[in-house]
Amino acid sequence: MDKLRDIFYKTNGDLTQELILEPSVLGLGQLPKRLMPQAAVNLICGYCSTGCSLTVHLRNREAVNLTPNRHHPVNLGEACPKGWEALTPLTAPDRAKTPLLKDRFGKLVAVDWDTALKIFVGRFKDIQRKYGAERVAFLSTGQFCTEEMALLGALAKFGMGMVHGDANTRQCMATAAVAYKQSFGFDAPPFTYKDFEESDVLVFVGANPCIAHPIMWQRVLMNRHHPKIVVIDPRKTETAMAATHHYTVAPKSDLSLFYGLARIFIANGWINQIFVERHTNGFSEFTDHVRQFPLELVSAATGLAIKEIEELADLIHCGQRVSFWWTMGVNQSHEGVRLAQAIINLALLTGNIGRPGTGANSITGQCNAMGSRLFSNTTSLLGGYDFLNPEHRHKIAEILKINPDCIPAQNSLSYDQILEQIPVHKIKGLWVIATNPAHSWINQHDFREVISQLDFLVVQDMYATTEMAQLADLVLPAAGWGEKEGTVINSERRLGLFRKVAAAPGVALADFYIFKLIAQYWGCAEMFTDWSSPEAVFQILKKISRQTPADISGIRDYQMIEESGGIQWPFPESMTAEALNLHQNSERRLFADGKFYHPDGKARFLFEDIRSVPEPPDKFYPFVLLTGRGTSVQWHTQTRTGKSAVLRKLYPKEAYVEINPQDAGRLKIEPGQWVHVSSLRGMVKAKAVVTPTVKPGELFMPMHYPETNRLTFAAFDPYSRQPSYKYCAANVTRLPHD
Ligand SMILES: Nc1nc2c(c(=O)[nH]1)N[C@H]1C(S)=C(S)[C@@H](COP(=O)(O)OP(=O)(O)OC[C@H]3O[C@@H](n4cnc5c(=O)[nH]c(N)nc54)[C@H](O)[C@@H]3O)O[C@H]1N2
Ligand SMILES: Nc1nc2c(c(=O)[nH]1)N[C@H]1C(S)=C(S)[C@@H](COP(=O)(O)OP(=O)(O)OC[C@H]3O[C@@H](n4cnc5c(=O)[nH]c(N)nc54)[C@H](O)[C@@H]3O)O[C@H]1N2
Ligand code: SF4
Ligand SMILES: [Mo]
Repeated sequence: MDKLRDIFYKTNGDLTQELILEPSVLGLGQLPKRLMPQAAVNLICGYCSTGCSLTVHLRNREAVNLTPNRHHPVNLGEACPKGWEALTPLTAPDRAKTPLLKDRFGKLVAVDWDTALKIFVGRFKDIQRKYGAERVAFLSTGQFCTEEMALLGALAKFGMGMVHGDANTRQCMATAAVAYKQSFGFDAPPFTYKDFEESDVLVFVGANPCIAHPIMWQRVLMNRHHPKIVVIDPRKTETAMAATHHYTVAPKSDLSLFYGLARIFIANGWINQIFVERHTNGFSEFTDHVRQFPLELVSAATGLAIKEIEELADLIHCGQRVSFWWTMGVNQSHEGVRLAQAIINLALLTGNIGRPGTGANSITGQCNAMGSRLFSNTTSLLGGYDFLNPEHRHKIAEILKINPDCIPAQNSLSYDQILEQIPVHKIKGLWVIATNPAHSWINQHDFREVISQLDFLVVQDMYATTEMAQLADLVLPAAGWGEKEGTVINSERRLGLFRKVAAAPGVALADFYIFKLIAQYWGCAEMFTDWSSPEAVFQILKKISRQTPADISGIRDYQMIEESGGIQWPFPESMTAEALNLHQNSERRLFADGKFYHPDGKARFLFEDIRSVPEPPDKFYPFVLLTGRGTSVQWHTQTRTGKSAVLRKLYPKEAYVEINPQDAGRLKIEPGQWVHVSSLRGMVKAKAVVTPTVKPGELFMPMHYPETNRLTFAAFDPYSRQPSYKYCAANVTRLPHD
């Protein structure tokens, strides 16, 4: 520890003096005092949105081991392999240990923080002076603490004058957020995990929880009602194999299916009339709309037999407690918002909402996607407020004690629009934090070309080796999960804690303190005097949330979150009495009273005509390429999971493509053989996995290999601007001499 501090003083001598921050909070040196006597510390896992609690065991203040927390209401002692291996990526040799600056030969070389920050500020201010403040933008994440997201969003937009900033949640949750906002009046996933156990029919649409949310799947397995488990997915996924019913819809045909199902329900009078009348708007218009979806048409669009569609309708109708769950097969679509709303509509018209075991439930992806949706200051003003509303801006300004004119009176461009502005020189500086879009963004061919046209690119990451860091002019070294404190919010709206159980390597700092340093160097530190620590920021966020649907003002402090096993929002002050009984109260769903967040208290039926797919297969590219998660042990672009020798043994090393045996036979492709997969964007090499889990005419490639997004087609949902990663025209051929 002392050695670390020495390095810190050596490289940042005068900086520490200036900073009034203690080295311990900077992520260096010892663990926070109140942790010291403890031999075990509970913290929420930093991978997926399930929010499992992991117990890290300390010896001599070093994290030596980790076990799933048996007493936590989310995971009840379980964890998936990523969770078990969560400490390993922290000690990887390629951690970014110092700031790195690109030299004139294009090589990243170590510099001290003082130099890095002066360059950061100098270059970005220079761009802003010459071309306007809005010419610098940021792209961030759903994978760090809410307090960090809030500080970044406030610093960038209120302190540094940026207007445009978005997050990787655009790639992930934007569709669900927009769908909920329009349908319910607020972005509010209504469920609690207990609903997995209490349903008698569970319908998973475009979701593969066996791979992507294994511990949520454990909760499904705890269901004692012998539930019908329905999977709607073009592929026979691990989840589909475990289900009681699988409907292999044609990719991107779900909207026809759900409108067709609604038509059957309405035609048969299978609706909850009282619920519809009291709690919804737009039902009669919706009834008119779905008349256009007779069985024959739906069958032709989806590739499902009429009998199958009728059977599915019947299954849902016969359920007493039906829950609908969707993930990326819905969100990542050119008409994702309307599809999510078509699922919501079915839940509304059957009255399957607000009761145990029901709901139109979007499962989130990253550990803190929900925090990002509320507090990142990107798509909405802090706390779900509206940048365009002067009253909202004044309210936030008053709470933060800042001049309301510091708050942009316009919305940010979305992720794709920010990127579009680069080649036309409207965005010239970019700051990328905790995301790796040089691998994960759709259509990589285009992406690299675009990024090369920036004047200045800063990447803030745990590793200096990510695809994105390699493109950077400046890399800022960040502490990761386990090396810092703050709150995260899981899929069921439960706030949990990240805790510091290890020191960050070298002079890497928690993102929170990188932002504080930037504020100081930028000259706007005064604006953030009250934002002195993550917990101080939490108190500010509580104030912002007061009297909003996501009110958390009743949560006293971090200790209360820790002692209660996490607290779901809303948790207003009026709830604190019940808080004593948190455990009994620890599973709460929304809309039990049938009241939604629109001014009239009603939910809306929203719908639209079907849009054709943006890039249908043709003679040259006759296959549909699907993409998604490959295994439960791989996380996204693999910067973390790729560091564990244990996990590496459990997934294929090389990019692979799944192809149906019929197609493989026709094309003389053998299992394990190298093939070329191509699209209009380019061609990549991958190993053929010949499997009936994909239908003839369809291919599947996992997103964990950089090859996949060299092929994907940049189409977007018009309302959420979420990329449609899961559909493009492609071809597959044997390698010429293989
Ligand atoms: N192991 C692991 N777990 C993860 C992640 C990870 O990288 N690795 N990432 C996390 C994140 S951020 C997210 S967002 C979630 C994603 O979790 P999921 O959405 O469950 O995972 P995906 O594999 O992306 O997509 C789900 C399914 O959508 C199907 N699909 C594709 N097109 C369509 C369609 O048109 N209609 C229908 N009905 N289905 C379709 C695919 O075949 C796929 O099986 O996982 C989280 N959990
Ligand atoms: N083809 C295809 N592409 C997809 C998808 C798909 O289904 N198909 N899914 C999309 C989805 S849903 C998502 S969510 C995105 C994910 O895409 P990304 O966000 O690009 O993926 P990650 O690999 O999780 O990148 C996170 C980065 O943050 C760094 N990091 C981790 N923790 C911290 C921290 O605390 N601080 C800092 N500063 N850095 C940190 C990691 O090292 C890593 O480089 O991918 C999208 N891309
Ligand atoms: S299921 Fe998700 S939260 Fe739980 S241990 Fe695995 S990655 Fe972590
Ligand atoms: Mo995601």
